Amino acid sequence: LCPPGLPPPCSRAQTWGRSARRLPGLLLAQSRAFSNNKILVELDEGSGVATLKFKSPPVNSLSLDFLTELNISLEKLENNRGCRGVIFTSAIPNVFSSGLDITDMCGKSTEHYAEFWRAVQRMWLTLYGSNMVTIAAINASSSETPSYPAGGCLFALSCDYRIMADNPKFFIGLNESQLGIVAPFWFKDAFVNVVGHRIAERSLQLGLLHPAPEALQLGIVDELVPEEKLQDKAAAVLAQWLALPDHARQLTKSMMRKSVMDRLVTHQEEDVQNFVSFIAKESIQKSLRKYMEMMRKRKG
Ligand code: CO8
Repeated sequence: LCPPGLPPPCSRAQTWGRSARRLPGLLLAQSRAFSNNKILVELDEGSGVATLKFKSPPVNSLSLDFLTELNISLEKLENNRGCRGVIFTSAIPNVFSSGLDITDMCGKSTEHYAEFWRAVQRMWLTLYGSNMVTIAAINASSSETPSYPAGGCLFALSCDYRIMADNPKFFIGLNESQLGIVAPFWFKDAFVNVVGHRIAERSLQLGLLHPAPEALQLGIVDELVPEEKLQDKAAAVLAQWLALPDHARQLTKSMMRKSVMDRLVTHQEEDVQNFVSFIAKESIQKSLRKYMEMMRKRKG
């Protein structure tokens, strides 16, 4: 069901399909697949496990279009009683998600900023309050400098469990300060709930992106596994969580997360207006342009 205060899922053109997984001569559990432009979902109706893949090249940035499709897919799974758990991963080889799309926060109208921010809020409330077991399988294989910044990190932090491909070149964190912007209170709350106040405060003030081994040590991710074992490990962890009665696990999750979600729900429109007035400031726009320029230069 839609979290309180959220608009109902909007309708958008989507491609639906049904498929049955077959081994030679044997019909296995039905698998239901649906996709739109940027999200791929496959639900195994036998196990109740879905895999949701991000596929928005080049770096799965969370643009307004991406978030709209993601929200529809999340809500569709949430409303499907047959779906008990989701593994989130990337269909793009080199990155899980590069965070919120900076171009949606730069040089646009205030109406656009407001619509964008409502989509970010809706994504977080749906994911953080999900009744399903949610596992982030943070993958990457080909890029030399993959990392999972800001909004990408928030997405992972909002899941029940995070497994990351084991590579010291991979980084994760809430790096907003590096962009000259400030992580909203609910990003901070979600971070504090995972790692505790002191680690979150230092990491947020400095806008740190932590290398994978440090992220494990700080508790930002729960496990590191070799890239090729990531999906199997995620499935095994999910099976463990699904072995428990749904109602007990769901009520416990709600008890742990509700106060943090309620804070946003209570101040949702105020939070939109704060975002719009902050992001539209010329000094902030300048910081974002500078950051984009720096990314371009780094590329050479
Ligand atoms: N938004 C928009 N475009 C992006 C983003 C992004 N977040 N990330 C990368 N891109 C673009 C690049 O500019 C580049 O574009 P082009 O090809 O036109 O030059 C293209 O995607 C590919 O990027 P790279 O060449 O850098 O790809 P790599 O594989 O070498 O690196 C990385 C991938 C590591 C993800 C790298 O792109 C990177 O570090 N990106 C920066 C990401 C970042 O800092 N994101 C933070 C966004 S802010 C956020 O999520 C929370 C904001 C909260 C707002 C609160 C305000 C109140």
